[in-house]
Amino acid sequence: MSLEEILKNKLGKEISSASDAEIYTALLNITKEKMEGMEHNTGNRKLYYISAEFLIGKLLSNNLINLGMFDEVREILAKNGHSITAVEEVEPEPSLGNGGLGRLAACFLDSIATLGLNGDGVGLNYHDGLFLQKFVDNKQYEEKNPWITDNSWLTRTDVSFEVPFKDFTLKSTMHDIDVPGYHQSKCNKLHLFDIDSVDESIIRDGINFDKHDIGKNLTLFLYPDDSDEAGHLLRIYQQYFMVSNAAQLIIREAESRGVDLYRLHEHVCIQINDTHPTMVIPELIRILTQQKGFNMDTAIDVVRKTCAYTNHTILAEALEKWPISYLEKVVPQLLPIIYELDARIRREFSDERVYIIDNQNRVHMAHIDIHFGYAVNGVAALHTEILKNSELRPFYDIYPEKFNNKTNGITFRRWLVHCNHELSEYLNELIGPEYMDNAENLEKLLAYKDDEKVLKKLREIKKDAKIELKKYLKHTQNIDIDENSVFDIQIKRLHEYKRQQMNALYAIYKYKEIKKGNLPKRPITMIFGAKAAPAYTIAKDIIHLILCLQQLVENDPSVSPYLKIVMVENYNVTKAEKLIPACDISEQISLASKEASGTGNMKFMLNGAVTLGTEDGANVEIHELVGDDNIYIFGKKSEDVIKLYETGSYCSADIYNNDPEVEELVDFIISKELIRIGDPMNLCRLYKEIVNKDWFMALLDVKDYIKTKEQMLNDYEDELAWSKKALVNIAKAGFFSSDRTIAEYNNDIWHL
Ligand code: 26V
Repeated sequence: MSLEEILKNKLGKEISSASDAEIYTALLNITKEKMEGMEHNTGNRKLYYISAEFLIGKLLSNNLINLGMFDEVREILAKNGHSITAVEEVEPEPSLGNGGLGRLAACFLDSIATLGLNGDGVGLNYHDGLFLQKFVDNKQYEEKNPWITDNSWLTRTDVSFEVPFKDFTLKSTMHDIDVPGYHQSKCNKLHLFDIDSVDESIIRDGINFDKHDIGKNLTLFLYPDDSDEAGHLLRIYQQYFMVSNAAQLIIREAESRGVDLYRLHEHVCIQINDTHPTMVIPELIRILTQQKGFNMDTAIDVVRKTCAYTNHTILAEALEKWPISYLEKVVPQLLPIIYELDARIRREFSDERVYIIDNQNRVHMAHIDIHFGYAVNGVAALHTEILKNSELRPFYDIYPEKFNNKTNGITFRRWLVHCNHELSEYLNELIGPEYMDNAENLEKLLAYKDDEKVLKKLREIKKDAKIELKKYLKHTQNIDIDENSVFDIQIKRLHEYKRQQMNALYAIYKYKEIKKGNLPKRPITMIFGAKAAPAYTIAKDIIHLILCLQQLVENDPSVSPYLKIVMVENYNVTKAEKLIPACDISEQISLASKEASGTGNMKFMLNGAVTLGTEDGANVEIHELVGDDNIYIFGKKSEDVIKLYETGSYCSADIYNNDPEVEELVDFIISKELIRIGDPMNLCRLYKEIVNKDWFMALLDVKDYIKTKEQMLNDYEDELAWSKKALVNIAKAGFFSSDRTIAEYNNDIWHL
């Protein structure tokens, strides 16, 4: 039967008379059935990628692409008066992650399946993804963000385990999402564990709920706001629930494959994605010693040869340290194991910095991973060097052989073929489709770097993407943007280290310049997209500043023809897919040393944007690949920044007091113009924070940043030269395919 007939049968009516929602559901079911019929990848050693977050985004188009059905479906729909874009809109986005770490896990699943490797994801089935962001009175408000509907990608399985907590036991249910690789006949699974008793009705206004009733709230939300003790305890409940299920699943699957548990490591490999799944180590040791007759030495030895850990951040506040008293309340059964692990380390090493339990009775989760796993990796070259030389130095001295780098990557299926179909089609035409199987083939594009026809076509494709974005923003937020302006985009979680506040200071600079009559050669559209953690006050103040600036500029007819500021509401994967293809200037301006890698930087590059960035994270590698002419680098280097922290010698007030240009920009935050629009409390708080603290040193780099951005805007006017930069960026992006990253994980760590 043809696909068209299958679709018609599923719908039970003519395709032309079906609604987009009906078509979506029919396609979802057809795709699910197709994947259910596919075999699972096999292999002697199986990978379990355990992660608290899998920011998978919408799946329909991605699955259709990987299954080789996308083009046909698009044509069938078009023939019957429907657009695939409209059908895609029906799908709710599963926002099961906060940002980079969760999105990376999703890209990795795609690549693991694409490389035909035997590996599944294990995580939690949050009923509500990361909150929906709403702007009211120029401030962020949070609402719940449910994604599970009657017809979703989840398939409930019969797999169920008992998970014992201190005061009660919960019974789990495993739900699966199929993960098809690109043009593969086999697939993998994402296992998401849940409990049946989750109760959505306990959510009060916004995203508030009773944090104490674990039987009702365990998997209700991704990452609850953990500013209080109840929030921390819920995190521990979630984490243990995830790893207890993972451990039981792993052992059950191993036993059913006939694996001798004393050789578990030869058949299983566990990747611990940041420290959230760390408790899998003591939990496996507990199961092996208490239920499988292992002695402690052997259990530790086997687990150590099974587990590997990825570090995703050097921010001290993001490294998990659980108070023993909390673990005592939730999972007392793990404490004897954790004490034993700590005692062994204390017997072996005298350096307190490598102890598992510190002198404040807190358990350092990363330390468990490093001592009791066999590999530790950072996520970009610079990040791994910083781990080795400063953050984790004492551990590197003990275990140099465990440390390795795995520079992050992105799946080109979603971040090129799906989100920028026109560009990928054109690449196919120019250099053939081989780059889809081996991304390094994109370099063939370099042969066209002086070909005017190609350079012009790339500019046209960019313009088309800008027009698409223009329509989308009109339709979703009733905002008008000018496709002939230069699009400067910063989209990522809101965090002071990512320095959206520095970009806002640029907006102030430009506003003032325009007021003075120094008009830009071409209008500038500055686009932001960012969610702030609900309890992160300064991050919310920065959003407030940007929204106030947006309103100020919009309502000033002497400025608005030249400058537009847009804060996209509820930035998520779906919006990223619309924004990235349309970007000219990719803002990657974190304080050097603080952004472990970044992956948005790679997505922008692949779509022909030029990076404005610091020497941080993977920007360093982008710089090396494209060369000085095709990237704009500014700001202090990581060594200097690390020294400033070590010596405590950075003082933003000194810069503010001694540099009238900087002072003028910062003062504008509390100017009459802005106070009239915004909330004086928020604006004053942010002003004081920047003048007196500025922990992530925005004032250190702001002048160099402004200068470099001005240079960039100037260079943008040489259309061919700019297009050439875009071409080189696309051509050199092959290294950042997550297929390359996963091949490296497999060769160096997993050995599947
Ligand atoms: C966590 C937290 C938790 C509480 C307080 C503030 C805070 C700030 C940052 C984080 C980071 C969580 C880990 C994470 O998402 N890291 C990101 O991982 C990406 C994939 O490796 C990488 O590209 C990003 O640079 C890195 O920030």
